[in-house]
Amino acid sequence: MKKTLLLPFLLASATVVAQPGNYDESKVPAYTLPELLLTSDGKQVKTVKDWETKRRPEILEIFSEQVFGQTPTKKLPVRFEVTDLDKNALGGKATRKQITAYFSADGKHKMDILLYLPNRNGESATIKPVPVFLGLNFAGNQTIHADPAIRLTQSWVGNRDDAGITENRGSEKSRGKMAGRWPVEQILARGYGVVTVFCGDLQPDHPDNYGEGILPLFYKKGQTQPALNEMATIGAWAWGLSRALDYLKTDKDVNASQVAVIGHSRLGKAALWAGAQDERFALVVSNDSGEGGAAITRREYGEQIERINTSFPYWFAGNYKQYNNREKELPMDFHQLIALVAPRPVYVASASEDLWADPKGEYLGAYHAGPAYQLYGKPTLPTATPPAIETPVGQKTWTGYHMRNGKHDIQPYDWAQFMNFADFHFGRER
Ligand code: GTR
Repeated sequence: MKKTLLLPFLLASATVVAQPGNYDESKVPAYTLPELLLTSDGKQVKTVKDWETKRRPEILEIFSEQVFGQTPTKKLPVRFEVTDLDKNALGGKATRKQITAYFSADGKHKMDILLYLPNRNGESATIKPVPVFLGLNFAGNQTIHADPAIRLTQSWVGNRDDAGITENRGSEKSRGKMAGRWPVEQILARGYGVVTVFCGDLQPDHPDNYGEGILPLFYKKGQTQPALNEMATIGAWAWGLSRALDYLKTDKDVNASQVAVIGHSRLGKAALWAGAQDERFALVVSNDSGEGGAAITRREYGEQIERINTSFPYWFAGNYKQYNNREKELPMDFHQLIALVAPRPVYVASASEDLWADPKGEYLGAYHAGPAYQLYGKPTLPTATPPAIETPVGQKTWTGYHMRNGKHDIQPYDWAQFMNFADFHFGRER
């Protein structure tokens, strides 16, 4: 096991400090986006059928081969074990469940799923299936809430002060340290459940991790790392989100047709990729996902491909490194990742000071995904101009967006907008 790794975590926290990169709008090069609705053999996509049978699979294949790596088709025999059920959690506000999903018979490959479901009027959540938000967390389930019953992660965790993680272990002192990102009570009060898994249970967030996590479960004999077109770390995280959804499908207290997949930053990239591939996710939320997520990479603003592949060489498929400093040669851009979610609703959020993630590029990613939704007759963002700070747009369309005031983070304000959007799509408006 890797003991310490400073670089990615320094970089993660350095997003508040300007990192070297282009922050000058006038230096954004003129670019032409690869056409969303033009097939590789030059035919215009005019119908849902053309999209679903030809263009969507083509785009999915490009993202699989060139960006995130192919997700294995091999199905592992996953075993779910419920280890905790408390119908009176959080002072009676919630039903808490913890489930361990085992991916290998030796019990070494596993993830812990934490659920909080809303109790209402003194009734436990086991009354009526509820919609949920499912997202990975950065530093262990125990960091999302101070609830002392949350299982401490057993997995390697990157040291980070804001999560109270030292010696690469989840310990008592990390409990609730990242609760600011997970306003559990606020979410429950709106009738949604919260489901989370530590990303490091799936694949540790450090370089040279190819012998660890779930990736080796898919290697051929003698293989020690993913081939250039096979999934790497973000692919493994997205794979895990789908396995958590497999569990949710079996839980009668969850409305499995109303599962929103959500993620912040690197985990927002994973949420988009999971939502793009797995059409069982009913709604997708990207928060500050930036480069390799919602942002148009041809803008070459903030973080760029060469930078991300150098700081985090283990996140994307090996093939993605071919595009270092060669943005223009990409056969796709990230509006197409968002378009893969169509016709399911997608919400993109930015933060005004998070220039590293390119808020305007994130907005344009969502905007240029529009034509795929329009094939289905779904309304989308109306203009190519991002809205003012804290003025959400498209809340009643299929592509919602807001720019929160402030830094790279996910905060209660963001969650409130995501729930407004989900209320509209899940028929929950009062
Ligand atoms: C940064 C990285 C971003 C983003 C962020 C995070 O250092 O450059 O792409 O993923 O970390 O996950 O907070």
